Amino acid sequence: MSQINLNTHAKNTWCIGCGNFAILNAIRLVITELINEGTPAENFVLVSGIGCHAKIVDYININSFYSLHGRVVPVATAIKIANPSLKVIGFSGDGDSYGEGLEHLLFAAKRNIDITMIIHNNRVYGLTTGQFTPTSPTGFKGRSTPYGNVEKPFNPIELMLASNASFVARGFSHGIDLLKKIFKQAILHKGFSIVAVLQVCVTFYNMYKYYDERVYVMENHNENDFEQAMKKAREWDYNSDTKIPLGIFYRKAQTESTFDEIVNQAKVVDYVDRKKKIDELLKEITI
Ligand SMILES: Cc1ncc(C[n+]2csc(CCOP(=O)(O)OP(=O)(O)O)c2C)c(N)n1
Ligand code: SF4
Ligand SMILES: [Mg+2]
Repeated sequence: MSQINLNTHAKNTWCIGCGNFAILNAIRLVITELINEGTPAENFVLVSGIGCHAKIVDYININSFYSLHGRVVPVATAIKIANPSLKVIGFSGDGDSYGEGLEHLLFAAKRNIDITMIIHNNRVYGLTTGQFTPTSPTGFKGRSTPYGNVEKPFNPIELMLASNASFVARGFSHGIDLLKKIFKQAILHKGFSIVAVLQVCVTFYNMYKYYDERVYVMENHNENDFEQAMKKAREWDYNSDTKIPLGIFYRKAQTESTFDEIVNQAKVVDYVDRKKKIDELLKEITI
């Protein structure tokens, strides 16, 4: 249908069977669809952190910003505030946004900044070869926990709901149909949206069989009901062997202004003639 080709020439270095491929294929199709429906390609900006997940921006022919570990959200926030007409999509890992960058994620949800965060949650540090993360289960044996992780994981879905995120969903990296549906809804949502993807790391934590036996897509679930969303979120605590619900947990009807709108309306960000400012500063420097 589409003549748009979002592939790049970058060599893909993910392991064969990595769940990142499903996220890549799904998001490429969704962006292509949105371009075909009228959003100009240059209106998308992708931001990534550091980790295996982050390489995704190398594989999509769309403007992107490869940021620092844990700093996807502040970069995405700045881009959105500077140009509110952009659709800003952040790609982050569980180490990246549930560990080092967690405070940024919480504040993005609290502020309701109109960006989309896609979390590649393989429940391990993939790039640095297998350390535990905030969502690794108790007993997880990895490079930094050879005798088993003694901590309990936290539940990022519950955490995001409690932090005022206005769109919260969970996907799984086996198959792309559900991911496509959720990604599109998340990007079209006005306000902060997060899609927490159970992305399998075949090399350091292969959970395909485990998830395949437990995941199910929520039906007859009222996405606009916060209490119901919280109840569904608590069905699985990322530690016990229960069933795992997938789909959109919560979607708040958008009647409130988003952070980027408020900041721009309040003219908190004054226009600065940067070139003039730099020239003035340079004049002051005496060598
Ligand atoms: C400020 C900083 N701290 C730590 C690192 C080292 N580091 C690079 S990737 C990574 C973990 C990545 O894990 P995750 O975010 O889960 O991504 P994955 O590789 O699993 O996709 C760490 C700790 C770094 N590059 N920069
Ligand atoms: S180490 Fe894991 S997350 Fe990284 S590319 Fe390989 S399978 Fe994927
Ligand atoms: Mg990870």
